[in-house]
Amino acid sequence: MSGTTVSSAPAVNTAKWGSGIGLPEIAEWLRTKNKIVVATHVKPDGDAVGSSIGLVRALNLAQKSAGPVSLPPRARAWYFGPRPSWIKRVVGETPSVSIENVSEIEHEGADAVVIVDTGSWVQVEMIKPWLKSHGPEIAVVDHHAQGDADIAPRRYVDTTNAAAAQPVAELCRLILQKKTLAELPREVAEPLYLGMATDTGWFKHSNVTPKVLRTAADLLATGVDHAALYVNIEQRERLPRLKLLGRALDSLKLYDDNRVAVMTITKKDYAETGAQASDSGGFADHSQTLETVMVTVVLTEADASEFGMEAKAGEKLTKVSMRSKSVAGSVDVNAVAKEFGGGGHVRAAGAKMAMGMEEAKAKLLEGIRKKWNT
Ligand SMILES: [Mn+2]
Repeated sequence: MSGTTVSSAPAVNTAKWGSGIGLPEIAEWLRTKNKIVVATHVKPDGDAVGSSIGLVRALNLAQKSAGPVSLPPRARAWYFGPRPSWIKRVVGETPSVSIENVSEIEHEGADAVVIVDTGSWVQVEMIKPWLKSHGPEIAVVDHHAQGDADIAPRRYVDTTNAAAAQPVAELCRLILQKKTLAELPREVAEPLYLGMATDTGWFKHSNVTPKVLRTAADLLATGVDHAALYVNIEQRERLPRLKLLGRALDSLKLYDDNRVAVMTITKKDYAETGAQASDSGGFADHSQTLETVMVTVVLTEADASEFGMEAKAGEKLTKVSMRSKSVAGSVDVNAVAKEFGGGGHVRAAGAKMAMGMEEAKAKLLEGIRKKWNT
């Protein structure tokens, strides 16, 4: 962690992506704010939803305990783009807004915005103009290697964390003035645990560290029912998702001495299986089980509008999701994704390419070839 501590807000560090502030400063900055938006990336995943809901709950609990005056909750979460099927079960009664159209937020006010689990403009495209009008009052808490420094003057970025939920848990502890994470209320701990569990593939990916397990252990000590959470998130699939997986597996092709697996999912696949855009998550895990495969690529034929972008007529868009196996000689897929305007982590990264799937595939295979053993 690069914890450059600054004593007075606003701490403006727009030089480059990375931390410019400590979590205690962010907690202190939030203490006096009365209308807080917690936003996250388009197409929110478990870490995005878990981190944002945990933080909103902590902010509203801190407000409740601050005084006898009953005020409307000061924090709410914002989501946009396709949402996972389980989102309502995690959000519950916590204040949240699902934004379908930018016009819905035009007149929304906030005196502070916290963006969790991303710091990239392309990931928050839909609310970008709104964020631009709230420039100085934005903070980012993230764990990604890539981001845009000008998105927020207050940034806490620790790429050694497996999930954004880790620093967010610490932020919640500071907001609620608890000595340890194990003293967090269960309702705050549970979504944060979910964030860590999903970003680590339920604690099996290469990003698992002693630190994330210790944090998860502290959160479990609050009474989180991890077995029920697993069933609630991972074992309540609808048939169309499995049918879509079948189509994806049918499309699987191997390249480069069977080291690269590519699956393609077309709009037709979605239409004929009845699956939703959010149904393709985790497909790469299946092609990763092949012995010879080191890198998996999942290409999805997409619409710009799915990503909150203004769709131009006839514009092709391919969504790219890449995974790299944790073995010697494998490829840094973050480096590959970066070449195409995307990013993520060494073992998991993505991009959106403004071209058809075949063209995108050719370009990605070439990009991967350049990165072998480097
Ligand atoms: Mn994450």
